[in-house]
Amino acid sequence: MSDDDFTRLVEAEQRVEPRDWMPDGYRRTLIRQIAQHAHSEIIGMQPEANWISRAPSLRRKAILLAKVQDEAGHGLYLYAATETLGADRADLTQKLVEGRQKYSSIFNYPTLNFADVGVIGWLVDGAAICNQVPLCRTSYGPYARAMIRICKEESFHQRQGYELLMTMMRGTDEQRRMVQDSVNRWWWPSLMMFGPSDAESSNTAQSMAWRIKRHTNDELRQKFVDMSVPQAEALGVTLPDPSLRWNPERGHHDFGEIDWDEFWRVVNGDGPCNRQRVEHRRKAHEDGAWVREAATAYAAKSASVEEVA
Ligand code: FAQ
Repeated sequence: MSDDDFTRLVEAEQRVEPRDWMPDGYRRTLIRQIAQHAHSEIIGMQPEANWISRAPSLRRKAILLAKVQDEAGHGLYLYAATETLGADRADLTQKLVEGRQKYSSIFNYPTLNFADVGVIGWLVDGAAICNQVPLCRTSYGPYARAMIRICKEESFHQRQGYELLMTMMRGTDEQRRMVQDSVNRWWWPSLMMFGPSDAESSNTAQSMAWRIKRHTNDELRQKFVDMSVPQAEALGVTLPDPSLRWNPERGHHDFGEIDWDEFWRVVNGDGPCNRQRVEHRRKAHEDGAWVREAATAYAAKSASVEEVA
């Protein structure tokens, strides 16, 4: 099969499965994107996990524990999807801890108060859903199927975040101030999750042609802004952008310019928590070495017992 035949196949909305022929670039792009996505889910456990031991009630602690555990599960489905493309999970983890593979910029910001747990659910999971629902129709079968399960859980996460914020907004003035402070800190980094502008996005054109991506970064960012404005109003918070207003001619909200210098600084390893996040991941991986060794030894032993029987 030629590259052109392959392009025609995906244009006809045919799913690509692991044993099908695919161009090397398609395989490489998928491994990059899915690995980055998997790393994001795993590193993304850290900011919220910071609050598990200090959750204000048993109910909030149980919810937060379950959510953080879900993110681990998402990371595992996604690493499994990269393995269907021939990638090696241990190698991907090594690349992550050596800073040779990226993860989402959003997880390099600190969680300073408990309202951050709610705002991550509302805005970060909200942005993740906006970006990921179209990936349920991505051309690579194992990735698309992983995304269906992930999106179901992410929408539940978003609702729990919004419910937490609603509860806080019905509380004291201090609680309302905490929510507003948190929204002020997370709004712009959430918009950055969608990646560089279309003009600066090196991968979008090819990924759209291969039906890996179904929408451009700017299209999804706009969708997220339009979706979030009424939600902010219902909550009673202000989004920290003086240029944000409805544009009746476009049928969308106009919004201010993202600080792209900050975006690239954070993506390239120099955000507020980059070093801390990667170091924590590296240490957790090293501390878990004995579990991997024990599991491998157990699997080998079980296989030899089966052989004898
Ligand atoms: N941060 O050419 P493009 C979550 C990189 S999961 C860091 O536009 P592409 C769940 C990009 O990889 C959040 N790097 O790239 C959760 C590329 O790298 P290269 C993660 C970024 O791939 C919630 C370069 O810049 N979601 O939140 C970022 O076509 C709560 C040029 O960019 C996914 O990964 C960024 N923000 O589009 C967990 C979804 N943006 O080639 C815990 C799947 C771009 O130089 C708690 N991924 N880069 O190595 C995607 O949809 C796409 O990969 C994009 C980027 C849209 C992120």
